[in-house]
Amino acid sequence: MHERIVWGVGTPRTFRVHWALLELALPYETRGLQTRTAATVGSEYKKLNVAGKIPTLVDGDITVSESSGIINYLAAKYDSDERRLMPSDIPSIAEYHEWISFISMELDATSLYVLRRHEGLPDVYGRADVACIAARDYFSRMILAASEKIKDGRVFLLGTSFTGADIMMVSTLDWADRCGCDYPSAFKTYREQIVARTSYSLALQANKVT
Ligand SMILES: N[C@@H](CCC(=O)N[C@@H](CS)C(=O)NCC(=O)O)C(=O)O
Repeated sequence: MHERIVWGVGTPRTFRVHWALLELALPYETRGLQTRTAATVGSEYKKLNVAGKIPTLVDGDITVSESSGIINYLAAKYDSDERRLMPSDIPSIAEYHEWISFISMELDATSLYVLRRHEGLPDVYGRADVACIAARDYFSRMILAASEKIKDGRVFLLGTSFTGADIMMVSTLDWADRCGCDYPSAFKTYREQIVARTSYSLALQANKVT
């Protein structure tokens, strides 16, 4: 079997990759790289990830970064009838990509990562109090809008099947909890059902900083 290595632990983005691999039951090794350390900014790691960011997946001769990109890559390469991260019919694929982009852009990059950078890391990224107030407000509006789509009580974002979109959403809700960003009860119920998965608990362990 070829070498499969996840670079990165300890963040919501690295957690997504561990979880995706565990859902697909793919064996892998972990390099316990942490964010903004000498190792990530060092020239060796930058050969894998030019931005010096985590996570990165090395899968044989393929190297891929960006947590949602890694999930989509894994789905494209390893989905099977038994275990899958992406649906196979076109209407569901459209819905899947809509969720992945929405979570990556509206909830992660535009909302929680603004808080992370400008509240959590002011020495690195600068203070930006107005941007943080706006980011909290934006998160609330976006997650409220999204809750309309799941208020029919569905277990998974796509209805009856678990997908990578659930990995993206639950990891983002966990992150929101840590930032003190509340979300509608429909998403609390949704999250509780998903975190009961064995792979979620295993991914928490796998993503631990040791
Ligand atoms: N959009 C990327 C974000 C990756 C990212 O920003 N990772 C953080 C840790 S969660 C990082 O390595 N930050 C280093 C830095 O800000 O320089 C993803 O989803 O993987």
